[in-house]
Amino acid sequence: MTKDSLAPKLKRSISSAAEPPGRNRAAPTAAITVEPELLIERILTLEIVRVTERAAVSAARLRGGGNEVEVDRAAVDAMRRELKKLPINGTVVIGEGERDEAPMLFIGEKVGTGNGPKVDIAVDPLEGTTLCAKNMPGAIATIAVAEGGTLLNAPDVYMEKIAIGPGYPPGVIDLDAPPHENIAAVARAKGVQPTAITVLILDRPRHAGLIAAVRHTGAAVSLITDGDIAGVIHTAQPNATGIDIYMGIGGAPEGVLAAAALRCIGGQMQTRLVLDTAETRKRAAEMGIRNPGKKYRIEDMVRGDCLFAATGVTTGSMLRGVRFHGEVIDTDTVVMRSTTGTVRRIETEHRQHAKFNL
Ligand code: VTB
Repeated sequence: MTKDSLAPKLKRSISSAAEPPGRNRAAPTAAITVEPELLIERILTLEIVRVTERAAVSAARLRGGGNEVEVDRAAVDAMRRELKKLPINGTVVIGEGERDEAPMLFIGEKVGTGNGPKVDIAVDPLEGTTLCAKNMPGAIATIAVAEGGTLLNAPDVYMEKIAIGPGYPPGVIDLDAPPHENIAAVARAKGVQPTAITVLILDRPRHAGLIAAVRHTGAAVSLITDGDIAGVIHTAQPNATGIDIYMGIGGAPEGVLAAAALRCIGGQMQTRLVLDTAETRKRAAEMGIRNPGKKYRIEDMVRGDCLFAATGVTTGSMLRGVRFHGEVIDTDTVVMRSTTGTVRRIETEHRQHAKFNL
């Protein structure tokens, strides 16, 4: 946690109102006051739920239609519209792309009313565009909000990643160790054999060697076609998800969003940007990356306190998708806060469809 973190500074003050003479002394009433910036942060926890809910509903309306561009645009439009209303002075640092290639929610775009805390915003309005277009499990709308200047400004390149959930001693995993060493270390820490470990990996040809190496240890490989933000989050609840470790190369923006989630719920993650061409190195340099080979930990990617929210678009193992029932639209959201580690699961029934601009 940073020095100037928004850590809860709840002040318990005893009411000093004069007591009427002659009355029995009542127990002093404890008034809880919350510093103004903390109040806003607490309010934002619920406000950002609205943002991912709107994006999810707009994308879900078009799911299964096969058009990736359309579903993505619907989510981006809706998310941007909601973000504008937030009482923040926000800057998109992880968004739809660099300014010249993304008309909306581009990196550097200012969002919010301008009145409120200075915050960095990371968004993936539709994580799993293909999943949504094909109506397959696991598409989500997601956002992270952090103190201004504390999120890694990652270009939209690939990122090597390894992650485990909370409860392990520090330093159990190492991005640069071979898979069998990481699996053995996690198994040892968990008190099980490597055969009892499951590793989640994106199903891509680039992972053929990794998948073979993991299987060689006797550990199980669980493959996903997309959606590695949820993939990383799955490691935080191995008993429920059956996933112990996330490994492989995915998108850097998704890596920062996943790091924000783990910052809230605990866990370990190490990453490195894949800057293997002159063009990607140039883009990274333009975004302020001084050390291209740097191995990032969670606290390097999210250097301060943050909030993370995700709403299901299609039903997956983390969240149920949007349900349309005539009058009512149901959404499921998870929202987390690093200052307290609180995780809320919010099931919402929406009745006023006009607000969605569907
Ligand atoms: C992952 C995954 C995303 O991109 O980051 C992946 O989480 C990486 O890129 O859902 P490739 O598809 O090129 O492998 C997605 O699949 C799509 O954004």
